[in-house]
Amino acid sequence: MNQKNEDGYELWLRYRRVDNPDRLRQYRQAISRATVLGASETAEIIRRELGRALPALLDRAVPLSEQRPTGNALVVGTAGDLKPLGVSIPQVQRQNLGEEGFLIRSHQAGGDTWIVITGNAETTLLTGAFHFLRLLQTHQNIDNLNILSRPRIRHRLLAHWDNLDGSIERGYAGQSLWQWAELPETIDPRYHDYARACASIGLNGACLNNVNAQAQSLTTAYLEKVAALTDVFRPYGMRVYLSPVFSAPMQLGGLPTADPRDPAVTKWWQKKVDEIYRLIPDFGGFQVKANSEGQPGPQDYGANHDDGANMLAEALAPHGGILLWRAFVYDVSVDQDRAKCANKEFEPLDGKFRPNVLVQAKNGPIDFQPREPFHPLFGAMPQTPLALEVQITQEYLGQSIHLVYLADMWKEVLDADTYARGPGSTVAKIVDGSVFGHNTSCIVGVANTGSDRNWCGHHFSQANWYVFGRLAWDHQLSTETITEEWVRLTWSNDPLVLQSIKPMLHGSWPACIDYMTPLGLHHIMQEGHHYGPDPAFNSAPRQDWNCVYYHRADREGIGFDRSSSGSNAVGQYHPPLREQFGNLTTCPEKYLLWFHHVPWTHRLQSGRTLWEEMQHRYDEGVAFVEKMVDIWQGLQATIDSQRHQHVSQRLAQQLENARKWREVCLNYFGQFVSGEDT
Ligand code: BDP
Repeated sequence: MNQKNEDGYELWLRYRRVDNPDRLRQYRQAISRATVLGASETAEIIRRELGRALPALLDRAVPLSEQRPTGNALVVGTAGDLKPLGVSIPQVQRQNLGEEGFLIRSHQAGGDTWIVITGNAETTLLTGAFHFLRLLQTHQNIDNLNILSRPRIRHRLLAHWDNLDGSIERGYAGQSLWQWAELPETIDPRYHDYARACASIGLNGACLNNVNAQAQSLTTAYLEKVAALTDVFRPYGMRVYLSPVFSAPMQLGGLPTADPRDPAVTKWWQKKVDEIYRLIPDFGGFQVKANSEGQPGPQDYGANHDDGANMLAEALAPHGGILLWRAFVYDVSVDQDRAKCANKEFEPLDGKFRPNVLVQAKNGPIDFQPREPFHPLFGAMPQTPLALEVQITQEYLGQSIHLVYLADMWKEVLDADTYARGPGSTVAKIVDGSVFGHNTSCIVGVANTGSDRNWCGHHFSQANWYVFGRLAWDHQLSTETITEEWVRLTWSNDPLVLQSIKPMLHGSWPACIDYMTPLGLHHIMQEGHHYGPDPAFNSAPRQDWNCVYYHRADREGIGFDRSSSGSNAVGQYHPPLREQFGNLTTCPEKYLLWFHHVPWTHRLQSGRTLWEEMQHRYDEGVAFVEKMVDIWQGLQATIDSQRHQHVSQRLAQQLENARKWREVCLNYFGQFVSGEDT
C-alpha cells in the first residue's frame, strides 16, 4: 500500500489513526472526552495539542472542555485544580513529583474511569500530556495506568551554535531557526513548533547563540529579540540561555580591559545581567567558551578560569541563573598531549567555584570523535557539579548525510564507570549529582536543527534529537526502549518497519566507527569541514590539529601511546581503569589505538593481527552500510515515497563515502606495513 507523502516536518509528533483495532477500541472507550483545567497559556497549549491529537488518533470527535467530565475521560490539571473534582493527590506523591515530574493515573470517578494527568506545575502537565499521547501513538495498553516520571537531571539544554547572520557553525540542516532581522516584531510560527518538539521530549532550555560568540548578542536590541523568543518558549517550559563573549565589556562597554578582577568589569557585567533579567525574568544563564580556540578569557589577563566563571556567576546568582563554564581547553603549554589539558587546568580549581557554576565537559577528552573513552574530568572534581556536553549535530560522523544513531554512544558514556567513589560511580551519576551530592545538574546537546523542512537534514537525524531529550530526562531508560518509541512515532507501528529500522539504527554507530576510525583511531578527518578522511594531513598551524599527531603510524605500528610510558593520560583515570587502559593486554580493543602505539603484528582477540583486524573492520563498516541500503530498499512499499527516496539518496552517498574512507585509510596506513607484518 502506498503511503501518503510526508516531508518530515511533524517529527515524532505525527498523529495518525490508530491502526490496531483492539487498541483503537480500548482508546475510544477510555477517552470519550477530555478536560483540561486551568486558564494559563500552557493549559491552552495542552488543549490545542489534545484537540489536534485525540480526534486524529481515535478518528472521531473527542469533546474538550474545562468542566468536570461525565463518562470515561482524560482529565488534566495540577493537584490543586483537581481537588474540587474529587481527585486528591497524596502529599507524599506531590513531594515525590518535585518541580518537574508528572503523574498519569487511572482514577475511579463514580461509575466512570478517568485517566488523570497531574503534576505540581502546568508545564509538567504538558510533558505528561505528551507522554500520554506517546502511549497512544505507540499502541500501548492504557488500562490501570500509574506512571510517575521525573527528570534525573535539572537543566536539559540544546546548545545552538547559531551565528547572528543566520549561519550555523557545524549546522547541516540549513540556516538558523532564529530570524534575528525580523525579531522582535515578527514571530515565526516555527518557534512554537520548535518549543513544542523540545517540550515533548522533556527538554527545558535552549542556549540560542554560538559558543564562538559575538558581543552584539548582548546589546539591548538583541536582548529584546531574545526576550520575544523567550515569551514564545516560556509556556512550553523552555528557558533561554546565551553564550556571552568574555571581552564584551571592552567591545560594548568601551572599557580598556575585560580582566575579571577589575571592579569596572565586574560592575559592567552586573549591570548587563540586571538588564537581561529586567527583560527576561526567567533567563536561564550563560554558557561560556573562554581561552579556547582563540576565544578571549580570564587567562588573557593572568587570571584563571575560576576568576572568570565566579565573576559571571556572582552577577547571575541573585537572579537564580546558572553559569556553564566549558572545559574544552587545550593549550599546548599545558601539555603536549591534548587529551590531558582539561584535567590539568581544571582539577586544581576544584572547590574554587561559586555554587551556581557548572563546569561543562565534552563526553570525551578530545573532541566529539566517533568514539572516545569518557572524559576523565568526570570523577576528578568532586566539589564541582559537572555538566555533560554531547554533540547531536554530526560534525565528525558524516554530518546530515550519514545515518548514524547516537543513542548507544551516549549511553556508553553515561554508563561508563569512573570509579571515582568506588564501583558504580558512573558518568551519569556524576552528572545527575548523586555521586558527590550536588543539587544542581545539567546536560547539553549541541543542536542539529536548522531551517530545512525536516529540521535536521536527514530524516534519521531527528532520532538523535529525540533520544537526546529522552536520555536527558531519564538516563536509565534503555536505548532499545527509546529506539522502539522513535521508530513507531516517526515511521510506523508496522512490525516489518520496526524489525527493519531498529537494527539499522543500532548497527549504524558501530559501523561508522569501523569505516572511519576503528580500534580507537581518532581525528583523521579532513581539516576545516571535518567530513571525509585525510590521515596523511600534516600541515596545520598546530601539531594537534594534524591527523598524523593522533594516529602516529610508522613502520613499527600505529596509535597514540598514552600509557604510563607514553603521555600517561591513563593516569587521569581512577584505578582500576588506569591500569586496565594502560596495559596493552587489558585495554579494551575499542580504545586500543587511543591509548597505545601497537605493533602491526600484535594479535587481537579475533586471532587476527592488528593490520588484518583494521582491514576487517573497514570491510565490516562498509558491509553494514550495504546492508542498510538493502534493508531500506525492502521498505519501499511500506514507507511514503517522499521520505523513502530522500533516505535512499543519502544512504547511497553514505555508502560511497564509507568506501572512500576505507580506500583512503587502508591505502595510507598500508604503506607503513611490510609484507612480514601481515
Ligand atoms: C569543535 C568544532 C568547533 C567548535 C568547537 C567547540 O570544530 O567548530 O567551536 O568544537 O566545541 O569540535 O568549541
